[in-house]
Amino acid sequence: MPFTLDSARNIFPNTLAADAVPATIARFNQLSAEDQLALIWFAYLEMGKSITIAAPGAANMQFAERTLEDIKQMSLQEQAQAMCDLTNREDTPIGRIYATWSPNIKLGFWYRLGQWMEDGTVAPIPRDYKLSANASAVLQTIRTLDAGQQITILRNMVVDMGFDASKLGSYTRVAEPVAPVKDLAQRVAVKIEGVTNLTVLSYINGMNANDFNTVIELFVSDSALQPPFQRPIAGKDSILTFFREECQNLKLMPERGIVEPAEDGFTQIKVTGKVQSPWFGASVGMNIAWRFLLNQEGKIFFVAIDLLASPQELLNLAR
Ligand code: ECH
Ligand code: GLY
Ligand code: GLY
Ligand code: GLY
Repeated sequence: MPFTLDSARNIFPNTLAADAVPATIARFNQLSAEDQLALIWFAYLEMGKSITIAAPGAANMQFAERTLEDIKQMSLQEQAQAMCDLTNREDTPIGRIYATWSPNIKLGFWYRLGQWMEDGTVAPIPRDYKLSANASAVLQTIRTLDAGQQITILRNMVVDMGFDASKLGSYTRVAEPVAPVKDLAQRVAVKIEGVTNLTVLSYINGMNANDFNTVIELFVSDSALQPPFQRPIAGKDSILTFFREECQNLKLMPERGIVEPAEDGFTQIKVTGKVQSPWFGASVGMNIAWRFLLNQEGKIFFVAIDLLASPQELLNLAR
């Protein structure tokens, strides 16, 4: 049987993803908005002791500046309300603007609010705020996870806030401009133990150079890319938009992999290694698997990116 995008998702089914991430977010979503905000605040402060977050760049912040200024002008009570409304995904003017922003703009917005909450410019979480028992239990779970899983949880919480973009009708997405492609002199070609496949190597090297126009040509037209804990993004146009909006300045550091023939002359390749995000750099290496399915011509029909359950999974190349 020829592969479909659905059956492609099942290659290397032994890959153990970090299911603690969606499980923890599901518990988090049951909490009140006050508890959610306080929990993120406490988690963020604790994580800040061991990992360093980079300040958002100006290219990122320019789009949030107006909204941040509006919030700054509010009374403390209105500020607290605005943050709860975002958390509750209410239909408010700020919730609608927020929904149009790329993940990095949303993260930069909260980064700035966090600074302002710390210096008292914006309504802080009261120092003596007492989390509910359920919220404390969720925070306790987060403490037990590795740093890559912690920052993924934080990111997903931020991305999910605001009004539901699918209810906005037609709107213009707002994302930071695409950074220039790294020039050849700056590029360092990766080596992957067990994998010499040129498509895979070009994919990794191209992503590391922000060379998305070249990377997208490695994909067939009806292909899909599945980010961690997300539905597959289908079609070259959508994948390229995702690259431009969410994949700038990532550092992909594959370590090892396995290449196997699959049905219909396809080839399945699993690669494991680390990925760094520009927000945390070398401070957090996420344990990642790439599960590629290449067609007869060696082009990418499907690739899933998984956040792995544990570092031991880096060595799991079994089918
Ligand atoms: C405060 C309290 C009130 C509420 C809030 C607050 C602020 C929170 C802040 C949080 C900031 C969080 C951040 C998280 C960043 C996480 C980044 C991650 C990146 C993962 C990337 C991966 C990439 C994988 C991919 C690969 C590919 O090959 C294809 C593409 C792709 C405290 C005020 C809210 C400020 C900055 C997890 C895994 C490898 C799939 C992208
Ligand atoms: N500081 C990380 C970013 O703006 O993407
Ligand atoms: N790595 C977090 C996400 O893509 O959802
Ligand atoms: N989807 C994960 C990221 O862009 O950071």
